[in-house]
Amino acid sequence: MKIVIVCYPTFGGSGVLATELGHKLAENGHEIHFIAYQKPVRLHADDNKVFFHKVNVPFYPLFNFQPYELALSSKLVDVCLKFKVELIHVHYAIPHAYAAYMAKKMLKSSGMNIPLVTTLHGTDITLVGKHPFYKPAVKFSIEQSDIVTSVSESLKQDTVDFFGVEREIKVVSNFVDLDKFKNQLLRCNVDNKNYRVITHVSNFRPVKNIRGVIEFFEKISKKIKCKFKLIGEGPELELAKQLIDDKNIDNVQFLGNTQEVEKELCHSDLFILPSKTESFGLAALEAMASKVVVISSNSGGLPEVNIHNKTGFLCEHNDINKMVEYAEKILNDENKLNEMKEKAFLRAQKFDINKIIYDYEDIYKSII
Ligand code: GMT
Repeated sequence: MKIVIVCYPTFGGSGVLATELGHKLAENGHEIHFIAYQKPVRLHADDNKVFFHKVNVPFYPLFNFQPYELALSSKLVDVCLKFKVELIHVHYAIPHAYAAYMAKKMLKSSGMNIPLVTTLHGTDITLVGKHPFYKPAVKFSIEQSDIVTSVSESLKQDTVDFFGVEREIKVVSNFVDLDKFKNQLLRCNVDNKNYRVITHVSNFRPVKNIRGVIEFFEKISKKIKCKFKLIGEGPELELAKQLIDDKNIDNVQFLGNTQEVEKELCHSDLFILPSKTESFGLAALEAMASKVVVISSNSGGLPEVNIHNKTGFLCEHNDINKMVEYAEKILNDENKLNEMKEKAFLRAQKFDINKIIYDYEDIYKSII
């Protein structure tokens, strides 16, 4: 099949997911055309089945806001016509689903009928999308897509609750390329260390509860000998650094963005994700695929990924004391810690790309 994938090119979960999906589809013989405003960070176009098309938005001083949706719709039309694309798959509703709907209409007038798949990822529904300024357009584009998928049951329910949409929404879970994580685990040199490693990965947005992350570090470091690794960049990164300085917390490393998160995660014992909302928690799944125990909030789709008392622990997002209590207990019990790490890894297999890819391929086949 010839497929266009539209996504955000940054380190956010939806872009990462879309890129990994495109690579796997190309591996399975499909021709994949990525469209974004920059080359997606995880895209390695070393495959002659993968193409990248950049959306350029020319600056014009009359516009207070440059019309990205318009440029994206036009790029979609160009690419679809030029490469005889058979399907458009957009990741993150805003503004991708809306722009793709317009492209679909324009292509129709050129005699080309292109099906549109929209995958909802999280904040496009739970935060930004439901804002009254966007809501009618988001609702419309969800209703007009040929197939809508959601990355968790929880997000599907939120979409129904917030938008009152009655159409079918298929749940296709997020996934990981388990082989990549397994290979890294084999290569990972875990020295006999006399401390624990605790990791947090995010885009440092307010929903990630960065204050909660730092409070957790501060409290657990008074009880257990440990090192903290913070991976990622975003609006609250400076706040995190400031809090670490103000509270004089030692053994903290800020590693910035990385394309190979598995190289850090394989050294880790515990992953902390106290998000206020989280439709799925791809970062938590990547930790589990690296045999890391997860302590997370119980918001959104996290309970569909992290199983309480098996693969980690779930708490209210603001109950940091409880998270510290769980962490102290598990990090002091070597046997139980190893047992939970194995269970986390076992659970991650449920989300192996080699299984989930078929769900997407079946969806594509059903509408092309
Ligand atoms: O807000 C983010 O963390 C980024 C955002 C995105 O779309 O780039 O992530 C959302 O999509 C991910 C991939 O499906 C999910 O794993 C995240 O849980 C979700 N984030 C939120 O719901 C806050």
